[in-house]
Amino acid sequence: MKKSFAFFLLALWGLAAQAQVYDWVADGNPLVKHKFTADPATLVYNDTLWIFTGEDFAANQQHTHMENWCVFSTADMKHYREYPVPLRADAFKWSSGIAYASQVVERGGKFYWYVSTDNTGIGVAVADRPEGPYKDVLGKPLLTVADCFASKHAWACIDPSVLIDDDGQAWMFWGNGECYYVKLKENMTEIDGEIRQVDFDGFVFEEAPWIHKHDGKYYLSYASGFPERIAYAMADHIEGPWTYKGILNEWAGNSSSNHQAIQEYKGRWYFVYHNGALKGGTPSSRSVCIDYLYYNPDGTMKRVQMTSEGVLPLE
Ligand code: FUB
Repeated sequence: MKKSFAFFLLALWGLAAQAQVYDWVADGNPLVKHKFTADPATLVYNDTLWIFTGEDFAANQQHTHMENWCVFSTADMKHYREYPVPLRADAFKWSSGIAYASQVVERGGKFYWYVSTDNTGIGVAVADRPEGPYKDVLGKPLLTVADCFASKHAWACIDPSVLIDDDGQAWMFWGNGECYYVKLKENMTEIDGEIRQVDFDGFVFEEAPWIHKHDGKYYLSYASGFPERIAYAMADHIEGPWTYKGILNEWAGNSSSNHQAIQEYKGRWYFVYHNGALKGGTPSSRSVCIDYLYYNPDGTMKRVQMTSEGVLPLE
């Protein structure tokens, strides 16, 4: 009797959780049409592609204002699910309460969400499942503008991007105006060693670094100039030296920012970014889009072709 009551409660809980999700079928770009989303970051976990974004506050917004992040998943690039809001900026009590760009990485079955909060620094929240719920794990920022030794402006400490390299070492890149990087300890919640600055010939860095690896090469893509285009550099080692390789993505219609994530999923490469193309879209009411990314035989990346059709469903 007791056991069946427990099952009944469990089923009720399952139904309630189900009721809070939003499911849809992809219909070209923008990928997310039921709300305004920005600053995508991707993660592949258990054969599923997860997309984490910020949520722009409203249509026709004239100044960037986000208060929470969102989480979406797909297993076939056709059927998508949004989960209940997994993390709000005011969960970081020390912060401005403003949600800037972020990225989630998995280590040892835990999910670490590195968030930026405009001028109050980068924090980290942790969860047992990609869809959360997430909790501020430090109760203080992991990094602040005081760590951005070459920067003079208040919002320099934004846009974290984390790569766990094949040898298990985690690295974080971030910045606005100047780009920094540092090792993370295995616990993923402390920096390890000296903070260094990225620099190379041709580096015009605005923000939005994204670090990824393909065929043994390191790729650092980033927003360049303003309005932003996405440029990139390649290196044989994560600490460089980096070689500038040119523009990867053009200005994204009706949005001065562009903010990319680059991800391999089930054998294809994807470029995820935002534009202002949804009805009511502005540079501060943005929308996440997805298109294909292709490599040349020498490992360089072809310029992305942004489309309204988006990408095909997987078989
Ligand atoms: O969305 C707020 C900020 O705009 C992000 O942190 C930047 O990358 C830019 O997209």
